[in-house]
Amino acid sequence: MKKLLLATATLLSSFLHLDAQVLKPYGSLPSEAQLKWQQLEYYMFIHFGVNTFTDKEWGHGDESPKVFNPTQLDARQWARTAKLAGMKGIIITAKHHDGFCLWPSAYSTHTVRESAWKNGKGDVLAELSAACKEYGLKFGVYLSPWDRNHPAYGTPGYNEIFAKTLEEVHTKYGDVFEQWFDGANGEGPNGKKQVYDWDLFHKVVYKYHPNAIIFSDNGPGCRWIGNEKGFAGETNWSTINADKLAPGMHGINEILNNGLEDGKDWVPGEADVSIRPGWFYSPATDDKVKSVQDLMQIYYSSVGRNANLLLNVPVDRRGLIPRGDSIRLMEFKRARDAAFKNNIALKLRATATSTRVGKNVSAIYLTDGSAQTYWAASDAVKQPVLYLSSYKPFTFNRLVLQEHIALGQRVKSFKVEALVNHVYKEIASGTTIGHKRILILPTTTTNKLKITFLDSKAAPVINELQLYLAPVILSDPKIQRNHQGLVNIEDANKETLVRYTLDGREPTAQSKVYSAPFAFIQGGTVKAKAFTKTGVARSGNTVTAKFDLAPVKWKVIGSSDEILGNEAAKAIDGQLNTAWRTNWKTTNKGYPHEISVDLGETVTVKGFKYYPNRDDKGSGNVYEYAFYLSQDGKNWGAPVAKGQFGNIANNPVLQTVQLNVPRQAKFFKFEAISPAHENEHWVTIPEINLITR
Ligand code: FUL
Repeated sequence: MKKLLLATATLLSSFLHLDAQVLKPYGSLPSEAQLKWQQLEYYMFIHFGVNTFTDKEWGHGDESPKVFNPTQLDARQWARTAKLAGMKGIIITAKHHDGFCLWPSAYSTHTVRESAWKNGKGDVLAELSAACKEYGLKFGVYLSPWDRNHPAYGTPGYNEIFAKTLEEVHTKYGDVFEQWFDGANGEGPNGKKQVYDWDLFHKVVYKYHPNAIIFSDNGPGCRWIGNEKGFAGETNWSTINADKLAPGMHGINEILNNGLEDGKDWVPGEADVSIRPGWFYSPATDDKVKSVQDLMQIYYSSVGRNANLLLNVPVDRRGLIPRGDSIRLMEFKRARDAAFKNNIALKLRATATSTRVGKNVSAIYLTDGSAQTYWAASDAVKQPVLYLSSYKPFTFNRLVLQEHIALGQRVKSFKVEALVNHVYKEIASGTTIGHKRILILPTTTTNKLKITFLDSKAAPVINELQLYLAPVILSDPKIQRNHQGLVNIEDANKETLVRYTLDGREPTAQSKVYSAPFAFIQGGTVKAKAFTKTGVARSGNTVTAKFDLAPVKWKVIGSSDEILGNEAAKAIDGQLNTAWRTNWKTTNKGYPHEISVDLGETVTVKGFKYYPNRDDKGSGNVYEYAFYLSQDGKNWGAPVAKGQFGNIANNPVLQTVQLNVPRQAKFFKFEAISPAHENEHWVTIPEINLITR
């Protein structure tokens, strides 16, 4: 009897002990609104405004509002496109740096009211918010505090004006799910910079939309991912120390990209990227819409790495999403649907080496599709393991893991092994998980998969675990031309072959098969496409490359400075992976920099192209430039072009400058007048080309 009593007591106390082990949240936590926001995963950005019509990335605010005159604007087409693309909302540039307002703001004279569109009676925000409602999409707004038009910009009074502007937008157009604040902070029309009153701006937003997510470099609702490429860090914590960072602050991109382990604020990442090289529509980028493979890579690197994806689709001068962009969005949707069609894990047996006792906690909940139920390991077990098994072998190449982030982000690292010939073989490893982690794995067949959590802040709590077999996508061939003017077409995929044309026509199954580099000195258009070799012929996307005159005869005749191995000649060697660099100077003594080139013949010059440094920090890029032509390489006269490369600091894409009139010349000179990044007084120039065709 005594023994029985003792046993009962021990049992009871161990139950009590387990009960006491309730699953406590760990670290900083998301708000309800942030949890809901995280589930949106993918939504549309629209850059639209005066820049659409002036072909600029950063308008100066001195453009006439009359230039804004879309001929067929249809916000329902935008919403329909977003909906069909599987997006959950739309964020529009209600006001970009030029200050132009897409609604008739009472606090500006640079608005749709002053434009030619609908005789000044139009309101883009009214049309878009209504369209979003109709299609069941969330509506969000981008408002740039930097205003290159407003006369009060740079004075304390401007903060009040901006707050009123925000108030208008947040009271007139219904619910706003996200308020996007840009970090760019430059001078206004009076040559002054503004000290922003962020507290005031946030107060206005929360007053009318307490559940709105406020985006800025450092939140508070969500944070910038640190680049405009759509790539979150492989390690991506949803936490940062927000008060140590500020919008527009230099040198913080890496922190934003990875988040901060143990950061005290929950500020998850949002990856913004454009479907074209620029944010605004330009006819020059009509054939530069990102490929499905690029978009899939972006998806895996954003949504697949615990960040939401904000994909920009610029509206064109008609006021419509161009056909090519819309087709690409649908192809991207189809590719995602195909990759994540059949969750193999649903049919497998899920077990764990440790499971905490509790309601709604079990390994079987890993595959029930519900975010309310989960598997959690007990605190005592340091490296819990999950197994997925079945009698029949299964084949997969994608693994999706989701943490139950309502209880905090916990997992630091894990590895994935598959049982092959009776031994476990590591097929992948990962660091953080967060809301969602998608791993691309080699196509693997096994009947037992093992996931070991190697390190966690607290016991792992996993909502969902999914396995898929994604179809192989035909990749885009890469077309390049070297210094000698030889064109090379690359496609690493051994299961495909590349066909190409030189007359501008679409490559077909009858077009020439690429086998070796060919000469293409005068330039023209190369179109190439991958085709499957076996089975029913499938083909990929057409890749177009336009080449101008190859710099075969060119010679550098002078440069301000150069570094051994990075001579000025590297800026005209026809290769983007080499660059002209000057010595690193941190004083303003470095600038201006210049390079003069002998073309070796008389050429009709229509403009030039500047390829900036595309590495993560965009070091050594140029902001202000002057471009000269000459017949003798001595007398240059006044520049034939002079200006600034707008937004180059944030988005270092190819810059194209057309001359007002074509000119004959034997020499050109490029002068870099000021740097894209303050205090960088050196240049790094991968390439400068001429436009002659
Ligand atoms: C940047 C801006 O300067 C660009 O023009 C664009 O709007 C991008 C989304 O944010 O900071």
